[in-house]
Amino acid sequence: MSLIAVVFLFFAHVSAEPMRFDGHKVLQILPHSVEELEHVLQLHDVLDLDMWRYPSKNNFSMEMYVEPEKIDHVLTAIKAIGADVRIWIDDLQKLIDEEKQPAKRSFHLPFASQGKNAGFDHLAYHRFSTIKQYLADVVTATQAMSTVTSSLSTIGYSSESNEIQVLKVSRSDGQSRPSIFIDGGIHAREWISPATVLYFINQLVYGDEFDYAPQLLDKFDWYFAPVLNPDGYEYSHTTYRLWRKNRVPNGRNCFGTDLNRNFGYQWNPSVGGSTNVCSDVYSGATAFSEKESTALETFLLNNNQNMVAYLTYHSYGQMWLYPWGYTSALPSDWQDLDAAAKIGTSALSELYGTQYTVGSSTNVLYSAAGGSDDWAKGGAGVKYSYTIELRDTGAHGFVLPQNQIEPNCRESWRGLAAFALSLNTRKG
Ligand code: 0X9
Ligand code: ZN
Repeated sequence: MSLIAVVFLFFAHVSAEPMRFDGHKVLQILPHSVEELEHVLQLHDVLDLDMWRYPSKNNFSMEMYVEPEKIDHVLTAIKAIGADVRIWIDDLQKLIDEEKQPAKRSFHLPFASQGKNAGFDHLAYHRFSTIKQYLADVVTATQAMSTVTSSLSTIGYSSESNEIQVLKVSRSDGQSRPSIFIDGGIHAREWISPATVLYFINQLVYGDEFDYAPQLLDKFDWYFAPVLNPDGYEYSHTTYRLWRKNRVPNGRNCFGTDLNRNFGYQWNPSVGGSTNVCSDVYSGATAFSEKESTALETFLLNNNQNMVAYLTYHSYGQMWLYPWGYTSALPSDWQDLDAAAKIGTSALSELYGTQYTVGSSTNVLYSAAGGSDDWAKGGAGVKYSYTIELRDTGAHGFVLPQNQIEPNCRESWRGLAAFALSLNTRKG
C-alpha cells in the first residue's frame, strides 16, 4: 500500500468518528430585565451560539450551548451584562455517553417490546437504514393480518437522495375514514421524536396494552412520517450529535436549512428565523425552498380532504403547542385546539405524572414563523395542528437517555390516544 493510501485511510477513519463534546457546556442564563435579555440575545447572535431553550415572554431564563473555546469569553460577557449564569450541563460528552447506555427492561413492557417485531428494539435509537427496514417489515407483517393494512410511499427525496417515507395504517375494509398525520425528525438531533413515532406505529399495528388500537383504527386512517429529515438525522448519528437542520450545501462552507422555518405560511426569516446561511435557524432562500418541506407540502395538499389532525413531534420541553408560531394572535377556533390538547396532556400525565404545558407556540415558547404546524393549519386547512415537544425539561435536553424512551413513548401514546378519541369527526 502506498503512503498516500495509508494517509488517506487514516484520515477516512478519523473523520468517520463522531465529534466529541468533552468539556462542552450548556449554560443557564437568567437576565433580570428586558435590557439584560436583549444584551444576552445580541451576544448569542454575534457569537453564533446555539440556543437550546429560548427565553419566553413569561420566563426570561434560557439554556445556551457553548463550546470550550468560547466559554471564558461568554461567561465574562454575561457577567458584565449583569445577568445570572450557571453551568447547567458541565460535560456534554458525559451525557452523550450515558445516552448510549442500553435501556433497562421493566417487567411491564408494552406489547411493542415483547418481541412481536423480533428484529427491532423500540427501546433504542436507530440509524435511518434500520428504520427503513422496520417500516418495510411492518408492511410485510400486515399482509398476513385480516383487520389492519399498511402501505409505504416515498413522498420525496432529501438533498442527499434519501427517501422521505410515509406509512399509511388503516382498517382493511376498504372504507376511507377521517385521517390523522403524524411526523417526526424534522429536527435532526431530536432523536426521541422518530423513536416515538415508530412506537406509535407499532402500538397501532400490533395492539397496545390499553387496547386503544382497535378504537383508533375504527375512527381514523393514520399517516406516519417518522423521519422527515433523513440527511440531518444521519449526520447527527455519524458526525455531529447536535445537528438540527437538513444538509443542503449553502456555500461559505455552511450547510443546512431549518426545515421548521421553511414552511410557506406567513414565512418570514425575521420572525424567529435567520437569513444567515450558517445559522441554526436559517429559514432557507424562500418559503418551501427545501425538498423535505416541499415533499410534506405536496403530500398534505393531496391528502387533506378529510384530515382532522396534524401532529409534529419534537423535543424538548414537554409542551403541547398549537398555532400560531408567527404571531401572538390566536386562531379563531383556538379553544377547540386548547381543549383537545388538554385532554391529551392530562391522559399523558396519568402514567408517570409527567407535566406538559399547553398553549399557542408564540405565547408559551417564542415566536418563530415558517413552522410546519402553522402551515398545516393555515396552508393545508387541517384544524387540529400541533407541535409536541417531548421529554425532558432540560436535564438532558436533546440527549435523552435510552432509558427514558419507554416511559416517554408509553405516556405519549396514551396522550395521543385520548386526544384522538376525543375529537369530533362529524362533518359540518
Ligand atoms: O423552534 C422550533 O422549531 C420548535 N422548537 S424546537 O426546540 N423543537 O426546535 C417549536 C416550533 C413551534 N411552532 C412554530 N413556531 N410554528
Ligand atoms: Zn424541533
